[in-house]
Amino acid sequence: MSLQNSLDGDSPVRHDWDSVEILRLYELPLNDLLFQAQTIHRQYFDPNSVQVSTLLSVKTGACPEDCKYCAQSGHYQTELEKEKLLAIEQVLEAAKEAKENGASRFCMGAAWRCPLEKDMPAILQMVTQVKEMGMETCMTLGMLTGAQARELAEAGLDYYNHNLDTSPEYYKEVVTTRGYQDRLDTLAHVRNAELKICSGGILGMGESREDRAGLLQQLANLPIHPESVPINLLIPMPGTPFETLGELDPFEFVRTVAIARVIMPASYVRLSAGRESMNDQMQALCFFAGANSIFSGEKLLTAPNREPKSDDNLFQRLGLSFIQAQKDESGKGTGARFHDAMKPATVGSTEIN
Ligand code: SAM
Ligand code: DTB
Ligand code: SF4
Repeated sequence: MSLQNSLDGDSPVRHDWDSVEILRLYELPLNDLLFQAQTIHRQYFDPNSVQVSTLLSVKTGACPEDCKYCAQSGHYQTELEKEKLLAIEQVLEAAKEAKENGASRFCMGAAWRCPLEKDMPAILQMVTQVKEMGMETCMTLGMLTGAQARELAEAGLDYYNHNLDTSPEYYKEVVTTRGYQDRLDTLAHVRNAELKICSGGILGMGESREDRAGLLQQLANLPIHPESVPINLLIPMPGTPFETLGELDPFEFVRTVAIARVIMPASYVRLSAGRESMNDQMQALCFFAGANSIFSGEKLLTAPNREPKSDDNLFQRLGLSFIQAQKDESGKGTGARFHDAMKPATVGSTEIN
């Protein structure tokens, strides 16, 4: 897409991006890329509203997978305290606090390769009861079968997070215990169950620009774009093979956010892990580049997140507002309420994909 075409009227949602086109976007002068991303952002979203999710690790550590970035992998000696599956009361307590602090979605993560059948009843109960509190629900539990995805959907789950992490080419440098195709298969099960997809990746793992473009290409060429695209900056976790990585030119990170916005115009682009190592100016630039969701709360899954008070302060200074959760008349959550200025017909729905 030329710069001019993208600025004439609404940009179409495409699924046929080739790598050369994406690399050309990377090569644009930063101002041109940001202008394009901001223009597209305004076609699909209110640029001053940010969706906020809060994370909770419901089962921590001792994971059989060998993801080289992850403190929860049982393959590495990390400083992490392991924890069994939390009791429903603990989960509801955390969800209540997240809601009071303005989160519209509660995302529960487990350090599993895939959920075991014996754990499914407890997981489904977490979904149902958090949803009853009037929040959107998200889970990230590893690989799913088609049947498990359907069970989660029937329990009322809104989103499933499953990241592609990096390009197909770089993937083997990052994880060996499950393949790229396994991840794509899980995303297909999630989509077939009519759950919304949250899928993105991690930057700063020593990958090349081609790999970053390759990750975005995979996401943008899925049959339906993920409704939410988390862009994580590697948090180098002590004891993991990637503990000394995480260095990336901040403008390369901003470019990746902007290109995600350009090629997946109707998706929420989430400024995810790594915000605590970014200054306010860098985060403001990411919001300008089209990021429109974050994780708030003191902790991500195991790593510290940015202080909620600093987030409030930053939002105030930037004139950004949270998209609040809402309740329907029965008291059940109906998902995020879009800011008045948004264009409801074109926001994040599967129809336009
Ligand atoms: N075990 C499940 C799985 O991997 O599918 C769900 C939890 S896992 C921790 C969720 C995602 O968090 C990973 O796919 C990865 O993209 C991200 N993540 C984990 N550790 C990270 C780190 N140190 N820095 C940045 N992102 C990280
Ligand atoms: C995602 O893309 N990032 C979140 C969420 N999805 C589950 C997790 C970030 C984890 C950061 C490292 C940690 O807390 O252990
Ligand atoms: Fe396990 Fe998920 Fe961590 Fe990989 S990212 S080691 S699957 S918890």
